Amino acid sequence: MMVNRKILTLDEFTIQQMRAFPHATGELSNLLRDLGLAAKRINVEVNKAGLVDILGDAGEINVQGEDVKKLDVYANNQVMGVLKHGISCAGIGSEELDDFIAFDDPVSNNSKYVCMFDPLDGSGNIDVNVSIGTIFSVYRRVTPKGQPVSREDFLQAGINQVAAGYIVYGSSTMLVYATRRGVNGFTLDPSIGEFSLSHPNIQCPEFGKIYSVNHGNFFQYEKPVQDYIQVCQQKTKETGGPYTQRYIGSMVSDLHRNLIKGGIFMYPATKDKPKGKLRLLYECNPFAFIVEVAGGKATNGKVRILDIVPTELHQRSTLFIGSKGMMEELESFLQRENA
Ligand code: P6P
Repeated sequence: MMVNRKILTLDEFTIQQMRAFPHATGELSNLLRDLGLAAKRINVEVNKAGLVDILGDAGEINVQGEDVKKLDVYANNQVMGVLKHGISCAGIGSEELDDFIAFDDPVSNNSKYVCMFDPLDGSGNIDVNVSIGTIFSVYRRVTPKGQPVSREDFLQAGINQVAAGYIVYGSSTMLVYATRRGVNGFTLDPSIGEFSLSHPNIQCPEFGKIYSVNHGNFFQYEKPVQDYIQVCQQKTKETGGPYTQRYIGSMVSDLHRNLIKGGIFMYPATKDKPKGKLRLLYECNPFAFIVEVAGGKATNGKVRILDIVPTELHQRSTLFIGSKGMMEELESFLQRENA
């Protein structure tokens, strides 16, 4: 009987990757599978969020008799739970937690990875049914194994990432992750309850026709950014356009679209957020890693995102990220300013 080997599940893919590296311990594969499990559980709740909200408003108790939790707190608990009870993660940092957590048990203290994540980015979009996502970033700890992790294990430059990825809860639910060997996308197949390889070896097109920015802040942006945006608005067929502006206010969705189709996403400095809005460690770094492995570029307007050495867990950064050719055109405007 022929076994269908055409479509690999996430588990099969990570095991195949591990087999390609005889010295691999399997810890990273286990960690990615743990994150996939958390994503499946979050997906169930996200898909019925509207219903739960209505029931939750009625009396704070949902149909299962559970206390209605905020969905992003729920998502945080799911990701933290699978990593804490797994065998591959020594500690975590999360958008939902003030400080990092060292799991500090004998198994976890001997794990070689730490993970940072935004458990449910864009959760403000849930009540209007806009796609949202989970973002994660994996590093090898820098302190010796056998002891609890410390802050320096988390404050590493993004270039040290071992893996990074996201889950987008959209028209379908997809998990996309990158290692230095490539970027691969897996679509959740409800018929078997598994993420199945649907987008092997994702490459970000060198040029695209989509620019993503919040036009509501236009007059707060520095002049080179304004100048570049106006160039985008004036592109013609002859100059690589015409461009279209797409911005749905959910980073995972905007960046997933631009990764697949080509495009540029910008979150520049504004008056009330002079250092940018997006978080370096668990929003900018993971996407910068993914986009660079896929052939794109990511900077804060001055330096490569992955080269920034963080000083705080929740520090913010400006972000310009996307297709290599579009980023280089933007950089030609920014360099004039810097010059
Ligand atoms: P603004 C969502 O709140 C988020 O963190 C990202 O997902 C999104 O790209 C950005 O903020 C949108 O911010 O200020 O344009 O609404």
